[in-house]
Amino acid sequence: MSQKIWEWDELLLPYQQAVRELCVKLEAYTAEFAAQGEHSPIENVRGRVKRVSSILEKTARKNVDFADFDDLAYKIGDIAGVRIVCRFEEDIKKVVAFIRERDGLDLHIVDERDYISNIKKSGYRSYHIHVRYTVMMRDGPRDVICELQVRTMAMNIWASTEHSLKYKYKGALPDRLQIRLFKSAEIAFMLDREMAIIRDEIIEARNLITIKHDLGDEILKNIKALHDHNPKGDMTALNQEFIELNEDNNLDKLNAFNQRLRMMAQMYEGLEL
Ligand code: 0O2
Repeated sequence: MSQKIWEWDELLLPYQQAVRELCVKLEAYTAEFAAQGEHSPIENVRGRVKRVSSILEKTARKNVDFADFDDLAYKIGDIAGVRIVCRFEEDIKKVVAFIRERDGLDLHIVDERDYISNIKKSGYRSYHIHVRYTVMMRDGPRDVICELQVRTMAMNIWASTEHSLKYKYKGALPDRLQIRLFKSAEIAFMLDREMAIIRDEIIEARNLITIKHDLGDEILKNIKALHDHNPKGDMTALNQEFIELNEDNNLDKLNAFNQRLRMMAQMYEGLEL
């Protein structure tokens, strides 16, 4: 049993590396959807390595007997942890499928725990996958266990709130809070169901916002190009038109305005040749 806690900082390095790499890979997966203008099943990804005090606390809570630090990490399971938050419940299935596709490639699935079909007594919902992940350290490859928690935004709000309260009351929540938490777990569950019903509308609305922002950036670029071509020209009218169209929120009109700017910029370019 290695209780040389002063060595733990160094022993945690491969776990930190694994968390960083897994986050990068999951973010890259998200970016691919964004690049294709599609809804990404991942809303955000956050990784963390368990703090030493939490490792000690969990070791004591679970009465873990361990041979060395890696054995302890294996038994605790979540020293390296990555939380994947999704907008909709059905996205969780897609993320889980994606992780399963990687099984045997850059990670190995050790076990899966479905706390969504089997909600915990506390009201906790989440999908957990423990993976074995190899990182390359100075002295060679190292296998580390990492817990991937996949959940919706509603599940996440509930879990982080309950976690803080449980911490404050050292696990023994007063009845009044217990009741409130059960109620809020039910509300979080209902929120996920309601969001699922209007899923397509939400995705469409979010796409429209992205399109509008991209269009705004392009308009700005074109106005700037016009200004560069003719620095002494009066841009007040174009500026004003942009502000008004942007407020009006009409994508067709913004598009037409952008086309006009582009044509004007092309005309200037033609004159300069
Ligand atoms: P922290 O501080 O978040 O890291 P088991 O193997 O079943 O005996 P274990 O290893 O705790 O028990 O596994 P489990 O139950 O799958 O829990 C792993 C992690 O899931 C927990 O880590 C929590 O992060 C989260 N979790 C599980 N149950 C609950 C719950 O009822 N409420 C909340 N808020 N989170 C939960 P830690 O180390 O317990 O906590």
